[in-house]
Amino acid sequence: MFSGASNFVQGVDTAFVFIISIAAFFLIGITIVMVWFVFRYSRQRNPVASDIPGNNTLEIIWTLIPTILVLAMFWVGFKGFMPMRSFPEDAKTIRVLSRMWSWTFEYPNGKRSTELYLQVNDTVILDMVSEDVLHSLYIPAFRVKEDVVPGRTNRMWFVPQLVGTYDLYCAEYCGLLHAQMITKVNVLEPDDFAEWYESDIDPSAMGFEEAGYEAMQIHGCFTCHSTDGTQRVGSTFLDLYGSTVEVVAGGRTRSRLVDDDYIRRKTFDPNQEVRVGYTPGLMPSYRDQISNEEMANMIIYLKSISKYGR
Ligand code: HEC
Ligand SMILES: [Cu+2]
Repeated sequence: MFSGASNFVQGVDTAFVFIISIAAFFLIGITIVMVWFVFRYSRQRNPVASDIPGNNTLEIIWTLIPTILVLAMFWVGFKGFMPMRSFPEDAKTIRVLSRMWSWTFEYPNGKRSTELYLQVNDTVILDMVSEDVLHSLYIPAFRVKEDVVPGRTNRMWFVPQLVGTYDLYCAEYCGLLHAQMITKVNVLEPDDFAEWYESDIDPSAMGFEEAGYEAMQIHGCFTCHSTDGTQRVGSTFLDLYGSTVEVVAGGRTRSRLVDDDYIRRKTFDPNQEVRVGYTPGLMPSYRDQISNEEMANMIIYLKSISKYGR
């Protein structure tokens, strides 16, 4: 069976070849007919133009055939796309932090790298956050591309199937050095991967989760928010991320999903929306005090202590 550098190569390439073949067929076909008409119906050969009032059979044909073709293109594309959106249960999750203009990857054991290291045939999910602006993680050889949007976590998954080194780009213009936001994906044999994975773990280097906890401690969030379900003046952070809360905003009660964006808004502009049942004005604004990196780590930490997960 045909196999590519990832499990998605076949689906994407099938759609691509299918669509480009149809386009090429019509490009060549229409060009040939056009050139032929130029000669066949020129003024010398066909001095008197004929008037054709209408032809239902022709109209039906040239409506029906393109409709079928377009639906077929949709179907082939959809079949390649759907698997990308249904995430596997048993996959290794690698966290991706993007910023102007570099990438950091963090593995389940806490190891970090600036190039992405993968084990061949090992399914991975990338959990991607941005510290600043919109980026897009693109691995052409794997046929995967997904925007990394500030204020939310986007995910992608794939199975690298061929040992080798591939390019990984930022595919969303993100400022001056966007073109240098490029790194490598190294797909290794299991033994080589294990050797890399277990080596050089800096025991003092903090994982994103731990760094997030540390940042919250430094900024004093735990004075008012617990992490174990205990009520303080603020709500508990346990199982907060991903839950739905009631807030009062502009005098009206609304529901809000606690996502990356909500946490950012609460931290930087806390009194715009106040959780129902809590005293307004108590939570201080941390505008200009918390860096984007701290914020990203804090969100990762909040996710890690929520049963609603991502
Ligand atoms: C002085 C006490 C205090 C401190 C310090 C504090 N908060 Fe709050 N926070 C509150 C109160 C009270 C609320 C609930 C009322 C409201 O929504 O404004 C709240 C609400 C929140 C919410 C919304 C939670 C929900 O249940 O909807 C988030 C998120 C939050 N705080 C994050 C933080 C973070 C992050 C920090 C530290 C950087 C922090 N808070 C520090 C008092 C505090
Ligand atoms: Cu970028």
